[in-house]
Amino acid sequence: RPVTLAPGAHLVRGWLDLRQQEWIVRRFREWTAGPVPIRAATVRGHPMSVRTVCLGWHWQPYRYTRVATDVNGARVLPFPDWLVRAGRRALADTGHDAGEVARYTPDTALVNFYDAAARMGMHQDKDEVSRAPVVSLSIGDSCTFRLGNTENRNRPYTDVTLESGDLVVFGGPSRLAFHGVTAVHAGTAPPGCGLDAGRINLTLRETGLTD
Ligand code: MD3
Ligand code: FE
Repeated sequence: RPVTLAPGAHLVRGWLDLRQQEWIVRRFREWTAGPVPIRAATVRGHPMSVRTVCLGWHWQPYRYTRVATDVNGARVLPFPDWLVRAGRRALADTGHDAGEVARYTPDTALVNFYDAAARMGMHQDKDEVSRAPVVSLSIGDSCTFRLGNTENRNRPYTDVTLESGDLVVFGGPSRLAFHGVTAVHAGTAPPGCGLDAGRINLTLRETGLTD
């Protein structure tokens, strides 16, 4: 069932069923309200087109903090146990060994919302001290996701359409690969997923940080 996109990068289509998707969208609506509201982070003086709300640790370019000093100074919501369990199940379902599954304890989630015009430029995720895999869940409109190489943001890369319910786990050599979202495909969200328009992506990560 998993498809290998590149060494260490594994896709499982339809990993979340519609009722799980809808349930997560309901949680998303709660998270966006606060204590730290969803916002566009500012990178090099420009607001991102993607809006982000965090659980566990708050990501602000280019560090993680417990309090959102760049938004309203509030502490972010705790990282829920059900997302730790989902992260472990994601690793198990993409061929990771039992020891790695048991040790995996994601402690931050970056929950991104894309409207039809939003993009994410090619980047590496290097703000985490841990090099444990990143678990990605997509809900709503499909997108074109670009998985690049570890050297630079240019070719070679492979483009893959991520659809509502899809899981991707990025570990091993893919953990430090450049990646981005080049397009969101409006009107492609499946009825029943909980989102009428736009795309949600959750990434579960281990920061490797302690308080
Ligand atoms: C490959 N998010 O939040 S998810 C991000 O769809 C981010 O919102 C995109 O890139 C999104 O940083 C892509 C897929 C993803 C996430 C993390 C990765 C791919 C990754 C980390 C390393 C390699
Ligand atoms: Fe990323």
